[in-house]
Parts: sequence; structure tokens; C-alpha cells
Amino acid sequence: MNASLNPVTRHNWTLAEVTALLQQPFNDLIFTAQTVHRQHFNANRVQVSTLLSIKTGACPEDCKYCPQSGHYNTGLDKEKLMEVQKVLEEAQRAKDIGSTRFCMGAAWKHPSAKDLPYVLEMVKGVKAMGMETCMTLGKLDQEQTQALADAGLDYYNHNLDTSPEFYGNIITTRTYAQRLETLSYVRDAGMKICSGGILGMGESIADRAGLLMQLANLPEHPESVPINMLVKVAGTPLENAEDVDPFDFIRMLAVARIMMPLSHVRLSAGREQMNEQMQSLAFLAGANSIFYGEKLLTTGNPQADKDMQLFERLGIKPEAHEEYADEVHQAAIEHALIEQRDSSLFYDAATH
Ligand code: SAM
Ligand code: DTB
Ligand code: SF4
Repeated sequence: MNASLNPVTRHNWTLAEVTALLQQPFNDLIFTAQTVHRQHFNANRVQVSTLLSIKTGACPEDCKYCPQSGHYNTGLDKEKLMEVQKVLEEAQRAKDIGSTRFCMGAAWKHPSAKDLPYVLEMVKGVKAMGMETCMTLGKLDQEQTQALADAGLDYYNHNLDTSPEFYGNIITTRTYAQRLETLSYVRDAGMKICSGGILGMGESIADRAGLLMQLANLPEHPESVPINMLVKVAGTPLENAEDVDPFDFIRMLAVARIMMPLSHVRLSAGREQMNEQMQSLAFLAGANSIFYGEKLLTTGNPQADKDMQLFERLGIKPEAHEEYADEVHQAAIEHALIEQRDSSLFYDAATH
């Protein structure tokens, strides 16, 4: 469903509005977020994706949060691009534990002409296994984007990370405008967008609001919005960053849910540092996607069986497949159209 063609999404948020939402009394905010969530999703389904680092470390970019940047010494073993067969074996393992999407990440500024054919083979192979495919490879040009779309790539992950104003404090080797350009190529090639950001880098509430405003005011909302809690890795410039108040993190998820009602909001990196109560609060706030499997790209994630136990205790089931969500979205949009028509009928009857 093209999000810009439905009456549910808004693309003209102001900073004042978003800041006010982030600062609402907690209970009011969670209530609104859960109400919005239930209008568009089954509140007891969470989408599960598994990550794999297909090329690790020695990245030329200087993202201050990232253990894979070649600018910092984090003691990470650098690896070349993984063999296609090995990637497919890992995808099969992810499928076997119940993951429906396989997200492959490379520590590149952008894919090279030499590497792209292998990456395309990975997409085709994972797709043939019946999983949704996602890649995050850095900046793309239009030709590369089209090649990925032609290979059958479903999602491209490229995060805005923070507000345009704070961005320069975190990354100097790639501009915000370049990120937006890559996202526009992905959209134009007909792929789905996964784009979100990180909390805990020293940003202000206005920066958090600014990030959400950028995402929600795109011509179409990203279908997937990952909200990461900074994983503080020794050797990165942010290793001693101040902790985020857990309630403020939940607020961010809730406001993302309200602003982008048809998107999957992902409780992304940082879950290993969260207790089960906090994760359940995240689902209550409308988060409905997680990374599943014991590793993110280079850092840890909860064990799969621990996640399934938590799901069981909360009565949550992994979401079967995106198409299912599309059906729910379609029904919600039809419902909204009927409500809109009924309220205008009511208006006509009352005034004429
Ligand atoms: N190199 C590609 C790029 O940056 O576009 C793809 C991989 S990169 C690791 C994907 C995203 O992971 C980043 O944009 C950032 O939001 C998130 N990330 C990286 N390191 C993180 C950390 N230490 N804690 C939380 N999120 C992190
Ligand atoms: C996203 O927003 N978070 C994921 C994924 N997209 C690629 C990556 C998290 C990385 C956390 C640090 C690490 O494991 O290296
Ligand atoms: Fe490289 Fe991506 Fe890490 Fe930035 S976030 S240093 S681009 S791997």
C-alpha cells in the first residue's frame, strides 16, 4: 500500500507538535500509542528479522557510535565479504528459528563494482528460500539501487540516525543530504525503506523530535522504523555516553507509532541491556518488530529461546509475513474512509 495515498498518514509535522508529544504525561502517551497501534495492527504480533554482518569492520566512515568504523580501535576482527554460500547457510539457520526477514549489513561507504554481483546473488538466494530480504550497504547510486531492486531486494536499511542539526556531531564523512538521496533512490526503484535512528548519543529532546519529523515528513513513511538504543562499545568516541532514561526511550517508540501509524516500529539494538519489563512496555507503546537471534552485526542480542519465552509469557506471536500486515492495513484504510464518509454525511445532515 502506497502510504501517501491513504488518509491515515500525515507528512506535515512541526517540531513543536512532535516535542509536545514526546513530553506528554507518560500514561496519556502510551494510551494514545496503543490505541493507534490497535487501529492498524494486531497488537499481539511482532515481526522478527535476523541480522548478519556480511562484511565486517575497517569502514571508512567515522560514525562515532560504530564499532566497525576504521577510525577507532575497538579490537574487532576485520573480515572480507562473506562467501555467498556461507550467507545462505546463515539465512537458513535464521529461517529455521522462525525469522521471516534476513537483513544483511556491510561496513562500506558504498558497494563497489567488484562486490555488487556477489551481493545480488545473496539477495536472489535468500529470496529463493522464501524469506524477505533486507540489505544495508551504505550509500547507493541509482544504478546500484535498480540492480538491487531487480534482484528482488524487499527492503533497504539506511538510517537518518538523528536530527539534521545534531548529525554533524556524530558523522562527518557522509552528509544528511546524501542519506536522503539514497532513500529517494530506494523509493523510486520501488523497494521498501527501513530507516530510523539511535538514542543515547547526547542528543536533546528537540533532536529526537527532529529525527521523527524528518522520517514522518518524507513523501512516504518508511515501512520499517528501527529505533536503536546506543550499544556503548569500548574504543568508540561514545563509549562513555550518558544513559538514556528508559522511559524516554519508550516515549520515542510511542511517538514513532503515533506519527507513522502504518509502519513497523522496531525495538532495535540495545535489547540486551533492557529487562523484560522494559521490552514489554516497548510493545505496549506500539513497537512491533525486533531483531531476533543472538547477534546483531558485531554485538550481542538476546538468545532466540529467551525471546520466544518472553513472547509466550506476553501472549505475543511472531508475525507470519508482511502480506498479512498489508491485509490489516488495507482493512484499516477502508475503515478510515468509511468513517470519513460517515462524518461528512453527519456534517451535511446537521447543517442542511
Ligand atoms: N554501513 C551501513 C550504514 O551505516 O549505512 C550499514 C550498517 S550500520 C551498522 C546500520 C545502523 O546500525 C547505523 O545506521 C546505526 O543506526 C546502527 N548502529 C551502528 N552501531 C550502533 C551501536 N553501537 N548502537 C546502536 N546502533 C548502532
Ligand atoms: C539498525 O537500525 N540497527 C541494526 C541494523 N539497522 C543494521 C544494526 C545495529 C548494530 C548494533 C551494533 C553492532 O552490532 O555492531
Ligand atoms: Fe560504517 Fe555503517 Fe558503521 Fe557508519 S554505521 S562506520 S557507515 S558500518
